[in-house]
Amino acid sequence: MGISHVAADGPPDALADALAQALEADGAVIVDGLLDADLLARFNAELEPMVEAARPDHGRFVNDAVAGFFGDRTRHVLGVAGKSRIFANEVLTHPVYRAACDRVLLPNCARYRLNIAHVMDRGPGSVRQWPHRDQDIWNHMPVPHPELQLASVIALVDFTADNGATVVVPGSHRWEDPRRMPTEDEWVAAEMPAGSAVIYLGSTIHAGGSNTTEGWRRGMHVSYCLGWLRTEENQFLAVPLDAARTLPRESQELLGYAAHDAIATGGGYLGTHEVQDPVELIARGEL
Ligand SMILES: O=C(O)CCC(=O)C(=O)O
Ligand SMILES: [Fe+2]
Repeated sequence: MGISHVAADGPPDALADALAQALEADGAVIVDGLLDADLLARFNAELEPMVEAARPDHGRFVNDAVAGFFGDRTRHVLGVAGKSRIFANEVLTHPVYRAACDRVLLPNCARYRLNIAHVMDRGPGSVRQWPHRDQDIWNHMPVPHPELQLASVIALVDFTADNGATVVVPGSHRWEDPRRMPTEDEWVAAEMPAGSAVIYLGSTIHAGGSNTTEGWRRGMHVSYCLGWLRTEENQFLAVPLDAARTLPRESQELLGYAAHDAIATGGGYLGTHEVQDPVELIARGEL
């Protein structure tokens, strides 16, 4: 089994259909040219000093299991929504992400939101992460449950099997036994040129690959989740109110500043301030 490809610049409806079909069938899809050459160059230039300043051996993760998962050969830039204007203005709101999230997440929430925006520059000697499903961060959710998350890794340099391209297990989103582990021949490396991305479901087994080259594999993990879930990164700390006010409304909404209003479908409201919608208050200059 391979991973199918979809071109980022297709007509919107056909693109959404192709993304949804591939994700349903395989649990993963490669989007060719998610970032065009100009956006890729500008984004990498903006990130460069942050990646250069990051130290691969920092041992200050939330606990030892997380430290083991990431290893000590990766340079991390976290909370990218608050550090990169280009991410907050152009990548977060990218039509491909909107199309995929509309199809995968919107059936089970009133709005979705950014879960994490994390650059991982995986250095020489990085070993393959253990097989995991990103949705397992919400392990208190009884199973079966709907898709909770739409995840991706953007290749910010060319991704090859040798330099640690993300590896995925197509079809693993359908496995009945959640404890089943993939065999070696079930892994597929998401080899792709810089600017492309692998988009996968929260239920698809994958891992950062091992890097046996002398170069750094710069990739960006971007994921969205149902708007009523707690996010992995605290986006209100990553992008505090003063910074959020300077962003387009669509970005504010995706960062969690919009109320999750499910009243129309018999639910309630979440994330209000004084029982009002924070993005409306920002728009009116009242917050
Ligand atoms: O860096 C990668 O290729 C994948 C990273 C990943 O799966 C994660 O951090 O959850
Ligand atoms: Fe992951």
